[in-house]
Amino acid sequence: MENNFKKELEELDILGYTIIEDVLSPDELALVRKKIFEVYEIQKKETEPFFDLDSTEESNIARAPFVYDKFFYTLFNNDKIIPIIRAILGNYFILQAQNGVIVYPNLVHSMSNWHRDLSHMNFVCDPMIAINAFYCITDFNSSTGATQLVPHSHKIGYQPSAEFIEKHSISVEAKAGSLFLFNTMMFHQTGRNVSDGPRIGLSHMYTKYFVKQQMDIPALLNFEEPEDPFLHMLLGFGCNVPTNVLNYRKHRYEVTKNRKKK
Ligand SMILES: O=C(O)CCC(=O)C(=O)O
Repeated sequence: MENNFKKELEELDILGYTIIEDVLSPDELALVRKKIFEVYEIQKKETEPFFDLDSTEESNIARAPFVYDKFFYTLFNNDKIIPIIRAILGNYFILQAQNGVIVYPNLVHSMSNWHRDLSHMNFVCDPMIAINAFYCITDFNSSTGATQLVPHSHKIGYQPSAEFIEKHSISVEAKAGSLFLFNTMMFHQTGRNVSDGPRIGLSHMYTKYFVKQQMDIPALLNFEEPEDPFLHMLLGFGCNVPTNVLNYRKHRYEVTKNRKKK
């Protein structure tokens, strides 16, 4: 097949988003849902000695769940996602972040304000340097609070006016199990949930290797390097800033050795 993702890539390029349906099965969805809540509960306990997580802007976000439960590796390193990420970002890209987003009915989520995910970066990226892959773990619709976005806003280096957003923003509806991909530079926000249950998403940002990770993933993993070279790259082990001259030279040595092999 010459190009597997022609439609998706065109939509991403022009509209700034696309949806791939039926990526996760009902069984997988049930498991992800349960595990996002479990991780969030652990994180609430972690912060308890300092503050009540639920009373902060970090409320109802399960950050870096893969660090707490290896199951989440299967979501970011997934055969159904990686080929399209590669088609967008090329061969050298990293996981910048993985976050579970829980949106309770009638509660304003901290992500309910217009933003780009490379926060405060008002510039245009062409080619794309970052892409969001957001699994819909529950249905995203007008009642549960689908993600709202401003199509084409990844193409402008400033925030559109409130009037423009009011007129042109849309809600992206998708069934549970879908993967919603969008250009990280597009303005978006969490919609308002007026249903009777939580709306849940699992977001990933993949970036070219030079973008800083949301958290230092190799450090989160105690610098335990995976043997699998792809996972090694994806988790950002190959692109952290060398801490001294010797480490820099070891890195250069590896790069030039590998280049000579080719
Ligand atoms: O919850 C949503 O619909 C959007 C989440 C979001 O804004 C983000 O992950 O940056």
